[in-house]
Parts: sequence; C-alpha cells; structure tokens
Amino acid sequence: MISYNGYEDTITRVYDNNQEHVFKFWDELTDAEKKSLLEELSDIDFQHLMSLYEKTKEDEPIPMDFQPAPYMPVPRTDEQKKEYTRAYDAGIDMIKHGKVAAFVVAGGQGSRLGFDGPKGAFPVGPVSDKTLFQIHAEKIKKYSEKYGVIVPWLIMTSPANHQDTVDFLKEHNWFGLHEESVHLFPQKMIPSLDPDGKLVLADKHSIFKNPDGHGGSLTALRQSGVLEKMIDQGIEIISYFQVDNPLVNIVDPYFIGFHVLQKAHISSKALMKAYPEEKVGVFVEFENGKIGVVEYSDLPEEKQYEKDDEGSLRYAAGSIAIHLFDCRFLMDITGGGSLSLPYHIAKKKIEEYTREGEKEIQGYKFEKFVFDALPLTDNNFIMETTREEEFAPVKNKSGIDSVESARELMSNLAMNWLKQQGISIPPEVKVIEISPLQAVEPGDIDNHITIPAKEKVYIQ
Ligand code: UD2
Repeated sequence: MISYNGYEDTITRVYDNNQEHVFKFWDELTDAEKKSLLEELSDIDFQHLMSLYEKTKEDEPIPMDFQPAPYMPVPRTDEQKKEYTRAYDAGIDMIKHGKVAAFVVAGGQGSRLGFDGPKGAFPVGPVSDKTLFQIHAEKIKKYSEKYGVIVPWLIMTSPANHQDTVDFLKEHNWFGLHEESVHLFPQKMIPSLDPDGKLVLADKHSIFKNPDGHGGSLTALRQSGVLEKMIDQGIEIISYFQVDNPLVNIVDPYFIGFHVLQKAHISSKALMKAYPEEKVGVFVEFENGKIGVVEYSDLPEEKQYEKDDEGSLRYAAGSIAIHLFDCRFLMDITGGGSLSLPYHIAKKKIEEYTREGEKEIQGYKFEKFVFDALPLTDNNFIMETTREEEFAPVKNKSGIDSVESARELMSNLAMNWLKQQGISIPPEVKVIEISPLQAVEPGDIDNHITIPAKEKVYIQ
C-alpha cells in the first residue's frame, strides 16, 4: 500500500474499494502530483459511485405508467387568444419590475460539432457568423433596453470550459452587457467508470470525470451563491435554456405571464414532435399524477409510435429544455445545499491514459437531467411553442439538428418577421439575418427599412 502523510483515510478508502490501480504511476509522480491525485480521490464518494455501478448491471427499471401531459396549446380560439392576452400583460409586468433572470446551461463541449472549445463560442449567425454566446447576450441586452431593466445573465459552465468561457466573454467585452450582471459558475464533475467498475485515469495523476449533467445546474446555482444573490436582487423567476438553441425566446412575456397566473413552480415549453424518432423527451403525466419528461431513449417503442383517435402521435409534446423556475421553489428543493436528482447511466467513449498513450474505451458516464425536477412539485405548467419560432438546436456538423439546419431556421424566421411587418423582400435575397440588437420580436423591426436586392442580407 502506498503512503502519504495526512491522506491515510483516503488511501485506505481507495484500497477498500479495489481502486488501487489509480496509483499505477505513483513512483513517477512529483510530490505536487501525488498530492493533487490524493486531493481528487478524497472528494470521491466511493459508496455512491459503487451503487451507481451496481445499477449498470440491473435490468432497466420498469417505468411508472403514464399518459400524455396536458398543455396550453398555441392560441387558436378566441377564448385562448384572450387567455394569451391576459398572460402577456402579467408577463410584461413581471419583466418590467426586473423579476426575471436568464440562465443558460453551457457546460457541454462542442465535440459533436468537431469544435474545440465551449459550445457557446461556436459561430452560427447565417450571415454575421455571430457565436451562440453573442446571440444570447445581444438578446438579453435588447430585452434590458426594451423593458428598462437589467436582466441578469447566469451561465453554468463546467470545470473543463469555465476559464475558456470567462476568457471568451471578457475578450468580447461581455458583448455589451454590464460585467456585474453576468454570473458564471461551474457545475460539478463525477468520475466515469470502466466496464468493470474501475476508475479511469485521465493522465498519470488525475481521474477521468464528466460533468454531472444539466440536472446539476440547480445545485450549482444554489451552491455558487448565485440563487441567493438573485433573490436578494428581487428576481423571482429564472428563465432556463440550452446554449445550443439560437432561436430561444429567452424573456417571453406570454410564457412568464402564464407561469405567474398559474402560480407554477416550474413551467416548460413543448413543441409537437416532427416525427416519432425525434430526439426530444416527451411530457407525460405519471400514474401518481405528477408531471415529468420521459427521455426519447427511454420511451417504449409502442408509445413512441402510438396514435390518438385523430391519427396524430399520442406522445407528441416534446421537451426542448426551456423552463421557468420559481426562485423560492428552487431554494426549497435545494434546501440541504444540494438536490438529489437521479443519475442516468450512459455507455459512452472514454479516453483512458495508458503507458502506451491514450486509449479509447467504452465506459459508464453518469448524468442528472434537469427535467427530473418537474415531478418535485404539483405546480407545473406546459405551454406549446412552434419549431419555426423557437427551436434550432445545433448538435451536429451537418444533417438533422445541425449548424446548417439552424442557420436555415434562423433565416426563415427573419423572413417571416419581415413579412409579418409588411416589409417586402426582393427575390434575390436567399439568406437573411436580423441582429437581436435590432429585434427580439417582429414588432421591434423598423418598418421603414428597405431590404437590398442581394443574396445575403444582415439587418443590424
Ligand atoms: C437534450 C434533451 C432532449 C431535448 C434536446 C433539445 C436531455 C437528457 N435531453 O438532448 O430531451 O430537449 O436537448 O435540444 O435533457 N449541458 C451542460 N452540462 C452537462 C450536460 C449538458 O451544461 O453536464 C448542456 C449543454 O451544454 C447543452 C444542453 O445541456 O446546452 C443539452 O445537452 P445535450 O446536447 O447533451 O442534450 P441532448 O441533445 O442529448
């Protein structure tokens, strides 16, 4: 057994849990490296990790029975339109009183995009090439100007991209936002395991870990002190979204208004799935009456394809990871300082450090999902939105949910907004982009603008 003064307990725990292979390179480590490895190991809850590993061997748990969850549809009838107007007024009131903060989860890397850096630094503007971060920041700036308030921007990073994200935003002068209104904090990491339940070395003196999933965001928000800071500033609602969706309507008066009128603790946006296999979770009502989301990979096949009496998909309301959280409710559920949402297990590639260099192995990663917070309250509200207006996920390099499709959706929406405002678009125009600083909704567009007759047009 190796020894090191002051870390006797940690070393014993490592051996007791049959993880002593992590000391494989011990004799080659400097004193600082030994200490850093032991520090890392002292933070690991082996008991918890081993219980997660045991779960990887069990059969998939049989999920509680469920049916589709009710939701507020896009307004079609006069009655619904009236409800929307009422919600709009209530929403505007909340926004103008400075009660809403924006919260983006940006812990993921751009690896699926073949991009080395925080995903938010990926350029997506169809004409401007603006990055995801710039688009979100400029929307927030515009809302702040439009409603005469400061909308704080909370950004959850991961330890792997935190410094790069801070540097990126600083380098771009916070995209015109006040530095004090932007709050960055990293999420937690959790060790991954190899197929035999062993820790994996990321290099000679550190353990391979993955971010604990976007479900870790609620604990991170609390533990960073940012949640309390927001409450002290008078914020009541946290508007949650994913960094990879440039179309998200971050401060939506209708959504916020419904959330308030319904006295919801969590509100969520849903869109109708385009096809049964689409990779979005679906909103359900469990047999115990609780609302939740069943991830696409967990939806039984017969339910995935099930049709209703009209021949439409029965489980059609998909979650696009847009939520509103009531701050007091978040304080309650993170009461002990953290929130224990379940971990989901994913078999994924892991880079293991070996004497011969990096070796790719299949291992287990554990992640929490934010939508597992929905069943923690009886006060849920779900509102339908449309793909054209609000969902352009940038997940892949090409094809479905790609940079190309997102650019096309952004351009289509800009064209629609211009048409809605009665502004004519010359036939030569193929791609168009509206800067968020100009408009976050069609009504913001200056009606007197003339669109030039060229292929790519940028309205700023
Ligand atoms: C997520 C949803 C899916 C659907 C889809 C819409 C889950 C499990 N799936 O699928 O139902 O709503 O999004 O686009 O929620 N992130 C972190 N830290 C982490 C992991 C992720 O900040 O540890 C962020 C990541 O930067 C991104 C977002 O969470 O903004 C979504 O992550 P993803 O792309 O891995 O989720 P995906 O596509 O599996």
